[in-house]
Amino acid sequence: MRGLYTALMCSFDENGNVNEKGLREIVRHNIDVQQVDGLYVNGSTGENFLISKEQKKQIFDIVKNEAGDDVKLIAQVGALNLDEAVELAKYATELGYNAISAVTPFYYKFDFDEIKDYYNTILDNVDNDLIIYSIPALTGVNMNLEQFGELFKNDKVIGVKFTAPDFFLLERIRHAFPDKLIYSGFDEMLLSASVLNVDGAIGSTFNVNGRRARQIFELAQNGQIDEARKIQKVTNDLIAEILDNGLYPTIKGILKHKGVDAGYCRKPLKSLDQEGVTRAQEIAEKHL
Ligand code: MN9
Repeated sequence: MRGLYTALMCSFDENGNVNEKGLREIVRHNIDVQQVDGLYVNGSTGENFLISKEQKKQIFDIVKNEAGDDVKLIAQVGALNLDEAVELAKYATELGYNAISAVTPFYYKFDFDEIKDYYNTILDNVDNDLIIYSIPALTGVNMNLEQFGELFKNDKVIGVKFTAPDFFLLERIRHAFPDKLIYSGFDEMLLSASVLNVDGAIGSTFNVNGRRARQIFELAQNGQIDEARKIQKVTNDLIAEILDNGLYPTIKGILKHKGVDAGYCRKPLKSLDQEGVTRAQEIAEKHL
């Protein structure tokens, strides 16, 4: 399960329905052009927290059907409705997803016992491995080294998608749990995480910049830090402009410019206006 995974975008039509043809094109683009090792499906980048349970299942179906066994697949199933999380975990497992992942439960200020119970409830009900999805900036959930260790006691918890700029904690987790998988979650910090010997990365910008992400990761593993730093620099020139124009809509705009029907974003996320579309095209021309 090591390697580079795209946090997969989903294509929606103007009314917020899944655009199956567009989603298949995004899957193919990631496998054939970006050449990533796997896809992380229904994460933040997939606008997971804006869609219905039925749409989540529909997306799991389409992605598995299009990808087949070409790449590894991770299904993000986390939800505040724990019954839904369990149902989605079972569903993706039956479809053949290689692992599931679940965001830490958010919004209510759950204590750690509640967080642990959430993960163990999902895992008691499904015969699959799980990757914790930790993204404190969006969830407000900050777990410490001991708490990660508590969750890792369950053998089915095989790792963490670590989306935080806390390299002290990342180093401590790496050192304390050499057998767990750590995936770097911030693409603009991939080099720094790679130097600390993460096992892979999961990123939204890999939808358009996956090949450079691989260069950064592999150069760092080979100890070629100067070369890796140069690729991270051009990557971050790209990411800075994407963030400035709006993260998910701009990645969609770039995909469209490349002939991939990435569709609209789900409301209340905005899609690009005409000026934003032009800017996304300029970003693609300049950096990709
Ligand atoms: O999954 C992504 N996180 C979110 C990882 O979208 C919340 C990252 O790839 C970021 O989008 C990216 C830009 O900040 O690093």
